[in-house]
Amino acid sequence: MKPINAQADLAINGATPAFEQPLHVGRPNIGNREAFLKYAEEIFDRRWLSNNGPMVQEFEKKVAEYHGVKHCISMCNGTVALEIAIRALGMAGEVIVPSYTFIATAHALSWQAITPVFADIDPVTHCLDPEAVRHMITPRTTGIIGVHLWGRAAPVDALQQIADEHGLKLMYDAAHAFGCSHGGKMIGNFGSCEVLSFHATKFFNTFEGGAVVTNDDELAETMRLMRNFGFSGFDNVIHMGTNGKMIEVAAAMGLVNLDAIDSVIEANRRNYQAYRDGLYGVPGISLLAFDDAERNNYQYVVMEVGADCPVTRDRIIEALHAENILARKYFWPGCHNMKPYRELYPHAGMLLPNTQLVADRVVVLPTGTTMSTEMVKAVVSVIRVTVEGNA
Ligand code: T4K
Repeated sequence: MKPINAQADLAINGATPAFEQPLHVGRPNIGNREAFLKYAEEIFDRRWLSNNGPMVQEFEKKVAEYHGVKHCISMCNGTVALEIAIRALGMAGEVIVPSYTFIATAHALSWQAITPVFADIDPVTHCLDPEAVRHMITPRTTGIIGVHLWGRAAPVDALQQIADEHGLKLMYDAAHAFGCSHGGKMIGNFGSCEVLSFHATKFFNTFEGGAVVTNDDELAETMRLMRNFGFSGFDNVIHMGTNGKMIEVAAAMGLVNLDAIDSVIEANRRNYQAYRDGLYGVPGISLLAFDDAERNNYQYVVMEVGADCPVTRDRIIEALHAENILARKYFWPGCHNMKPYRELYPHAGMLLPNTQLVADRVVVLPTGTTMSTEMVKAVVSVIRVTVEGNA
C-alpha cells in the first residue's frame, strides 16, 4: 500500500498504483476453513451430495431461525429462487419492479414470459417509490417485486397497502438483506415471501446459493416441490418443476459462515465508519446512511457523487481503478437501459428520472473481512485527493 497525499501521487497521473493487488467489491467473506473441511469430509463419508441432504436441512432450519421466519427453502442461487417464487405465487402478465436493481430481478420475470414494468425509485432511499408504483398499474398487472436495495428495506407498508387495494401479489428481492430488519422485524417476514442470495460476493455466501423465506405453509410446500422437478417421493411427479436444489457442500459453507456472521458485521461496520469519518467534508461526496436502530449487515458502502462535486463520478472511478481499487457503478445504467429492456421500452427513461439520477452518481466501495481500516483510509485518500485537487 502506497500513501496518497497529493495529485502527483495518483496513478492516474502516472505514479505507481496505491495497491499492488486489486481490491474488489464483493470479496468473499469466508468463515472457519478447518470447520468447512471437516464438514466436507463428513459429506464424502456419507456419500450424500445433493437432494435435500442433512446439511441442507440443518442449514435451512438455522437460516429460518435467524430471520424468525417459518420456512427457508434453499436453492442453487438467488436468481432461480426468484424464478420459483414468482411462479409459485402465480404472477403473470405484468409485474412492477424497480429498474435500479441487479439485472436478475427483471430477468427472473422475462425468463418466464412475464413483462417487468419498471417503476421509479425514491432518490434518497434508492428503493421503489410507492406513488410511482401506483402510476404503473394496468389491468394486466398481477404483482409487485420490491427490492431491499443495499440491505435497506423497501417501503413495505405502503407497498402492502397498494397490493391489497389492487389485489396484487407482493414479494421481495432481499438478495442484499440477509440479517437486516425493518421496524425491528427481520427481513423475511414481509410480503408473501422474500428471496435471499448467498452468492460469493454477498454478505453471507454459500459459494453460490439462495433461498426463499416465507411464513406461508402452502407456498413453502409448492416451492419445495418446484425446486425438485415436482417430485413427491419415488417415481411420483405431482407438480411442474425445475432443478433449483442447493448442494450439500454449499450448505456446509453456509453453516460455517453462519458461525462467522457477527465478525463479518463487525468488520463491515468498522469499515463503514472509517469511510464515513474519512469522507466527511469532501465536497459533493456523501455516503448512504444506515439506521442504527435496525439490524444491518453494512455490506454495501454506497457513495454518492453530487452535482456540486468538482469532479465527475466517472473520473473518481477512473482514479480508483488506476490505483487497483475496483469500485463499482452498481446498478448503472439501470435495467431499462440494458439491451433486452432498452429495446422493449426505448422511452422508459422519461418515466424514471430518479433512477437515472441515482444510477449516474453511485460508487460502491470495497469492504468486508479482507479490508483493514488502513486499506479503507488509503481508498479515502485517493477519493479526497482526486476531488480536492480539482476543487
Ligand atoms: N437480486 C439482486 C438485487 C442481486 O444483487 C443479485 C445478485 C441477485 C438478485 C441474483 O442473485 P444470484 O443469482 O447471483 O444469487 C455480482 C454477483 O455475481 C451477483 O450475485 C450480485 N447480485 C451482484 C450485485 O454482484 P457482478 O456482475 O458484479 O459480478 P463480478 O463477476 O463482476 O464480481 C463482483 C466482484 O467480486 C468482482 O470485483 C470480483 C469479486 N469476486 C467475485 C467472485 C465471484 C471475488 O473477489 N471473488 C469471487 O469469488 O455481479
